[in-house]
Amino acid sequence: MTTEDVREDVRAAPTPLPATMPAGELLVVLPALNEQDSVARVVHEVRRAQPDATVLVVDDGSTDATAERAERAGALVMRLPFNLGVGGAMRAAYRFAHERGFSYVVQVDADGQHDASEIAGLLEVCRAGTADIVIGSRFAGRGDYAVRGPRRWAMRLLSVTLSGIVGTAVKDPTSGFRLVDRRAVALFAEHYPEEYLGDTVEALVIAHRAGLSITQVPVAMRPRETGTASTNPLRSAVYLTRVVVAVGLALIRRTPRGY
Ligand SMILES: Nc1nc2c(ncn2[C@@H]2O[C@H](COP(=O)(O)OP(=O)(O)OP(=O)(O)O)[C@@H](O)[C@H]2O)c(=O)[nH]1
Ligand SMILES: [Mg+2]
Repeated sequence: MTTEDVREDVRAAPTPLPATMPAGELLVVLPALNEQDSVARVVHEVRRAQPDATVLVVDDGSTDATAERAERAGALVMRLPFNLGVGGAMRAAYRFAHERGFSYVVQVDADGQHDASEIAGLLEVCRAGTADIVIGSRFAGRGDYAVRGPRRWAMRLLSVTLSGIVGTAVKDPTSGFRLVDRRAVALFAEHYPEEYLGDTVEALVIAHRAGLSITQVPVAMRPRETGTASTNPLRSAVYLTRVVVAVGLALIRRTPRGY
């Protein structure tokens, strides 16, 4: 099955989402894979922090009660027919946001590592027109989140490479805590990398080349409390190094225009 087939499948899949939901200003997206122990808490936390926002959980083929618990907590739930990975899930969410006319989309982890009260800070920066994409950075001065060993060096390499390409400091290019405006939503609805880590890193290269601006704000990050991490430190170091190559390849890709 090709990626195009998968996309067709996702489009054809019956959507449980209401067809005539009013467009809001902010869509909070939680990509989730087997997060039944944390997802409801995170949905509640987001709703408390951003009462006017719409919360969308993209359940990516979980085999546990993630979808049911998210729904019960008051989120809209998009159930993907099978696992597409965070990139595929976010692309589906951006497409949803674009079609429904949302002005801003913020991605938040469903495992509770991101602090929902920090969404306001990201939103403020974006609303002020400072940038089209605001990254919540774990290494820009706040919090004590630390990464060690090979993963740390791979992350440094990636940060330096990426900052050079996009012309602004991006200390935490793999952060999944990021808020984007309407221009980026339109771009990402069409052009969003699906491979592991490509979603976070390569997306920034695509955005930069399409003329969008990027900035970072410092955030604190909590350790994961429940569920299981999607990767281990060595594997993630290998992936991070691979991403540096992927970023190089993104530079020779055709630039999306008109966003
Ligand atoms: N839609 C979707 N979400 C996923 C997938 N894998 C992980 N996620 C979610 O993406 C978010 C981040 O994944 P994590 O495994 O926490 O990655 P991480 O935060 O870099 O790693 P830890 O620090 O170990 O938690 C969580 O909300 C996961 O549930 C997937 O295949 N599809
Ligand atoms: Mg996590």
